[in-house]
Amino acid sequence: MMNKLAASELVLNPDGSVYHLNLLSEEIAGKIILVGDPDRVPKVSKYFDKIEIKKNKREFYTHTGTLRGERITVMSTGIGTENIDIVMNELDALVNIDLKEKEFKSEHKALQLFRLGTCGSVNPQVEIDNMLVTQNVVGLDGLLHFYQDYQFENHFSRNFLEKFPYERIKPMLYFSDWAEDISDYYKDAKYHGNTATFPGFYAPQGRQLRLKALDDQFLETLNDLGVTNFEMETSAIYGLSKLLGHKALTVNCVIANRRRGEFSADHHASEKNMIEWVLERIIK
Ligand code: R1P
Ligand code: URA
Repeated sequence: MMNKLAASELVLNPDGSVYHLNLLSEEIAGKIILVGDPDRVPKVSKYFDKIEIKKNKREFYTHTGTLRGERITVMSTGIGTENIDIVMNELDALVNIDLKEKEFKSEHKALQLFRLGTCGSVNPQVEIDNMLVTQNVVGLDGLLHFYQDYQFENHFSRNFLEKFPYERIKPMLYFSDWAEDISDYYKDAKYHGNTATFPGFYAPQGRQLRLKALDDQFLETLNDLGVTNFEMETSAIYGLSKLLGHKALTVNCVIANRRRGEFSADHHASEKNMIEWVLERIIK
């Protein structure tokens, strides 16, 4: 007989929904689009045939409905890997824990997660207003250090870890095996690359307003190590998906080219383009 999860560990609202996402198990689909910005949720769900559920709490806005007859969910995660920790654990609880009994279900259900985000590029050749699919991700944020047992190795990670020069930052690397499995659908994205996930928008991304960043050459160094772009969520999405047994793919539109000092003149248009491009492929 399995021990039940304590009320302090699996925290539920009075209606039985998970604490932060404010959702019940039947309110999510198996295919879930994750976006950072809550305003991006209706920009995605407006393409659904119909929306059955609209729920929100804090920065987590969820719409569930159907697209070409198939059930689908879009949810905002807000900014950063701390939020992804909440989103991934609560989404997993919704499908793999019996919330009434507070026990693990005997059968595992794998979710399909698609992050549709925005990012900056560190490679001067990676041009703004195009889409980039993440193959490998370098987590410079530290979240996955708090979980046991996951570090993957491939050619990219070995080279990166061997040459990464900043001792006080401890990178963790992940990749999406799924990105390879479904690459046929996504192969016509302009770029497939290696994303770095940062724990902040300013110095962690090499931006210096009134404060100096760790190293003026930070972005150049990452570029030399094969990083193409950066944002603030994918390491946690790929790492926790791997640990929890879900499938994940990140598609970001590049809205800043930091090496050329360029920012998209109309990032809403690139975002729209990305949403339509992914929705065409997500359900055939
Ligand atoms: C920073 O402005 C935010 O934009 C990017 C970063 O990852 C971070 O969340 O993604 P979203 O546009 O999905 O929020
Ligand atoms: N998202 C980020 O995190 N940084 C950028 O420069 C652009 C989008």
